[in-house]
Amino acid sequence: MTHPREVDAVIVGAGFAGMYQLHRLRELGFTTRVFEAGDGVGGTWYWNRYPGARCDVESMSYSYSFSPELEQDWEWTEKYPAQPEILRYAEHVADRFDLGRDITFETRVTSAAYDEGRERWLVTTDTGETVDTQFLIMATGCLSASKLPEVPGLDRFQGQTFHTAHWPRGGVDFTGQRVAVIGTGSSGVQSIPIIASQAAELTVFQRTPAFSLAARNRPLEQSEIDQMKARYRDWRAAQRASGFGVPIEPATKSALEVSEAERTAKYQGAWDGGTLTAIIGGYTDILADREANETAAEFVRQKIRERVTDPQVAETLSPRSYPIGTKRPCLDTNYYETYNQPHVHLVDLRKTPLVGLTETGVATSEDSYDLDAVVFATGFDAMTGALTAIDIRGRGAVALKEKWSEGPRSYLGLCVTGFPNLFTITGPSSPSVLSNMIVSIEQHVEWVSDALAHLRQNGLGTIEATAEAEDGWVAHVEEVGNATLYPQADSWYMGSNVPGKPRVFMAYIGGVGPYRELCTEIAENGYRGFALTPALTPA
Ligand code: FAD
Ligand code: N01
Repeated sequence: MTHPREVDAVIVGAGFAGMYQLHRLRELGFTTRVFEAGDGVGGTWYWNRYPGARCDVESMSYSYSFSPELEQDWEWTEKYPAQPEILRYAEHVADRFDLGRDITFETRVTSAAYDEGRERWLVTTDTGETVDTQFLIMATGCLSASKLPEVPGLDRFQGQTFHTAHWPRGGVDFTGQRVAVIGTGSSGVQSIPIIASQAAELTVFQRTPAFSLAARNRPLEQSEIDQMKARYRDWRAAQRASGFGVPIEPATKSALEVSEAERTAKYQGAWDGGTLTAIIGGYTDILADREANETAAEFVRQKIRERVTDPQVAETLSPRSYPIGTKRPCLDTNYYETYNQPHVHLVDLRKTPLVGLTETGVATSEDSYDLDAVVFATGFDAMTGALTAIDIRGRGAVALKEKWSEGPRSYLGLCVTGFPNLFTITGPSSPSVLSNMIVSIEQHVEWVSDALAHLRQNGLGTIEATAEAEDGWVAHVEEVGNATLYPQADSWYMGSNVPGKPRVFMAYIGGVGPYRELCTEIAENGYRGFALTPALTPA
């Protein structure tokens, strides 16, 4: 099939954001092309096929709400769905809405340049194609630019290496092998128990321990599926109005104003339910006050001590260097129990730093470990990495990368001054990664679609955030972030997992509900903070 070289909109990425954006723009009659580096849809769930990969938002909430028929037809099987099931869901959506015909797969967008005279973007791909478009919508993902550790010898190792975000499609069988996992964030926590069940020896190299809660995952009962389907509309409304995109009882008390017994009972309830937001959102000040935070942190550390038999190993696995919630907490299945097995070893890189890879394995400052395979669960250049990997140039040929050299700057995490008609779905400085991301994706996609329709209906050609609005938003995001404990952690939220990246809190913690209201109100008030210009009349 030949695709047009001139379109109304180009979308980069065919994960949940790009797929819905395509569907929405098609409904509005905009000619649209999507470019996707992978050979299928699904984004995160296409790439992260590592053993144990699973969502930690409940399946019936981590799903599109835009089509009530889709909601009713699709049957989730587990409370927390595994990667293959979520990928099947994405593929079902693509088939159902016939999305594939406008998606060019196995094609990476490498550059995009704004032509000020024509008020259009020229988008170039690694297959040599250039497409001319009025609107450019980046649906490139907050967690899609994977990263390896900055250590020497990565290409010297003679065994096999894997990154969790580029897992081979057919899976990997580690039976009988000596395997290392480097990294103990969410991907490490999920994959380590399963890799341990196959490997002859598993050595985990940990720099910073995670706070993890037992997921208590289970198959869904037909009755609970039916009940949710009966009340889906109300549930979706509650998701949209909530703080994290997951409805929970709003906290009304400080953790410090209740008795220890009351607090422990509350944390135990969250623990029994296997729900992350219930523990970090249980009191008003868990994410704002170090002493309040410590009560929840210590509760989880106590659980780690109960789950790990060797007290020294339990202590090494117990986070003490950052408040709970300020690095993404995890939900696990048998993570801590895995360390009770004799063939599983934990290396504390804080005590014996990683020196690098050798021909035969991994070297630390104290030891060398002979290995057959190394798994890098070392995460992503989050939030900005996928955007700055593309040479995006706005007015005056200024590069986005240059503009963001001191940290991302935008209005609402949606638009960037100097880059007219460019939109970033779940961009930095929006709630994005601090939420059930499908809720945030849908909100951004709908806002962008409405904006494009508004321009067209009113004979307008461009929309661009004013410098004043952008400055105000950057200051607001920083102020709200600084009122929390997030800046106290070295985390990917702060950019501190990437050497040289500016230390800036890259998400908006004002809450999904209030943020949505603000975006809607701005649009209803003539797109306050945006400059809208009349469409150029054809010469
Ligand atoms: P992505 O799914 O990342 O899709 C972006 C797509 O853009 C990718 O397919 C990529 O190939 C493509 N792309 C990027 N750059 C280019 C380019 N230059 N040219 C062409 N294509 C490009 N969120 C939750 O809310 N709950 C969870 O439990 C949860 N679990 C997660 C588990 C893992 C392992 C990871 C990595 C993330 C998880 N997330 C979770 C976050 C998850 O990324 C989002 O929920 C959601 O899937 C993001 O969708 P997206 O379309 O915005 O981005
Ligand atoms: O990546 P991470 P991830 N030497 O950055 C370590 C989502 N997600 O892929 O903390 C040694 O969290 C690093 O150590 P440190 C979720 O949003 C969700 O696990 O920087 N170690 C850390 O331990 C998540 O937050 C699920 O000190 C090095 C680990 O590698 C996000 O994706 C599942 C190192 C990286 O952890 C990213 O998760 C999976 C080095 N040089 C992902 N460099 C769910 O369950 C890095 N590390 C929902």
